[in-house]
Amino acid sequence: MTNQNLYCALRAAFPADLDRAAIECADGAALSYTWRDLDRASAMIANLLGSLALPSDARVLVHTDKSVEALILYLAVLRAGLVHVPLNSAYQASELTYFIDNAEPAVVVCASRDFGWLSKIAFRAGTAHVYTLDDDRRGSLLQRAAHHADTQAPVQRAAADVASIIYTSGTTGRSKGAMLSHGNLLSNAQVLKTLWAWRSEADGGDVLIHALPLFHVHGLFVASHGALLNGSKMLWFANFDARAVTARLPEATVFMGVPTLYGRLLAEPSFTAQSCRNMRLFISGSAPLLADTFRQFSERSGHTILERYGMSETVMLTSNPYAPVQDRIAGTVGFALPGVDLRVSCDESEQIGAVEVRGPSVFPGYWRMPEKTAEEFTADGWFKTGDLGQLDAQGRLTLIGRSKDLIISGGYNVYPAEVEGYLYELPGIDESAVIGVPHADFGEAVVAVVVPRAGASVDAAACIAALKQRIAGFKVPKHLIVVDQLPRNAMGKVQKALLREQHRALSGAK
Ligand code: MLC
Repeated sequence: MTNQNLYCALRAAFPADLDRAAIECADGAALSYTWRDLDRASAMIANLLGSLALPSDARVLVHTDKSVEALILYLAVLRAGLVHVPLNSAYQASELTYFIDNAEPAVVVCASRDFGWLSKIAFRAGTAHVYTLDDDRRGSLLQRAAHHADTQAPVQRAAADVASIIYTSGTTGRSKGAMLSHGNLLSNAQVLKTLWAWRSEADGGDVLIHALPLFHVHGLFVASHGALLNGSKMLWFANFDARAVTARLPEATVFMGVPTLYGRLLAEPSFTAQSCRNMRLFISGSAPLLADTFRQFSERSGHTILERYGMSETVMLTSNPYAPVQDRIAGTVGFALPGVDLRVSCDESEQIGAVEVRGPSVFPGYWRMPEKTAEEFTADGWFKTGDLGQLDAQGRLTLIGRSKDLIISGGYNVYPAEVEGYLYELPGIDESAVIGVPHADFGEAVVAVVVPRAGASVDAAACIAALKQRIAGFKVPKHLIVVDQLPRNAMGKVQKALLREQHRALSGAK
């Protein structure tokens, strides 16, 4: 049987000349990695992981800063046939405790600065191996891997075997781990390679600017797989800095970003049509792109952003057309990708309904949560995305809203229920409602409206400071408003729409 380990397909796409540059670091140290470097280094780490003699579904949980070595670690986990579990590097101890208890990883890889507290949590939960990996190529992972051979045959895997678990925030508070298989990831990457017309070397090749985090579908799968599966070079940014990215744009042909990155490029004076002269494609996703940003970007750069739609559970689902460019329409997310079945479930009289999907990239379920998995699929096997949408006569999808209470801030999903849970733990707070209000930079900003306990007084700044100690910064409310009571409807349900309307004036506030 052929080996359906995703690494085999990625490796087969490496260029014949393995000494060509695969990744060039574009911020920080001037470092370049060849395709041979990627292959050898991932073999060494895979051999280290193999030497641990772990069960085939062992999880390798990764909580590190972005680095090329973190990408190599991902490739190594694939090669070793284990399950990669990347986590947002902004997560703090209480969040990590949950993920480690839930994922029960055999291996944890973290930044050296977090080793003290994180290894305690991991060892207490039964993790046998904790390595460190820093963004300057230091740490015990690479030290240990250096003793291993630099060739390795990828472990035999079937398409249905789990390659990665991506945690998505849960509507009722706790995150769920979306399991993605080797087949889910490869089929999606192959479809996008054709649809977005990645250019072969003979056609001049492509160069991707990689400026997204490595712990989400967008940066790890859509961007990295896109370049790797096409043997294309990446210009690598550990963080997004509009000026630094603009300075390297003339060397690039493809850019992927969340809308916040497009807003920041527009705010950067050096960003001009001239800096985009060699660009072929700007792709946006993970959050709604404002029609205004789409228009301004086109006027300024001469490029029409291609908006696409996906999520952790499904990887990519729809895309605006690559060609003709005029068919990329602001405010729509385009057509279902080849192989994806998409339906909007609504009565004939209505046009807006729940977006449901089926297809080769749709995940098999949530890690150890069969009931949640069952809830999220219809009886006839379609995944309920949680988004509300409308299909036009040609099959073009426009997203109208969400059936789940969710805030998307700078491309990160924030579930109000989770933040409300942390607010209840603070002294003096009787109840709270967390909402999203429009925000100039992040699209939406998290805002909390809280009611103090009888006789207690609540200091907004102190609450925000306390939350910053407990949860990732992007979830912390930018504003906390103290009120006597929350507006409720006749059923006693908090009227979040009304709160959003009342607090719109906070728009644009940092
Ligand atoms: C950072 N901060 C945020 C934030 N990011 N606040 C709200 N929302 C965000 N997204 C806060 C920090 O907590 C900190 O607060 C301050 O901003 C500075 O932090 P930073 O790390 O220096 O920020 P910056 O580098 O500017 O980061 C902004 C960003 C980043 C937009 C570059 O958020 C980002 O990379 N977003 C992309 C997310 C992504 O890749 N999503 C893909 C999901 S996949 P303080 O108070 O401490 O100063 C998916 C599927 C799909 O959705 O279809 O793609």
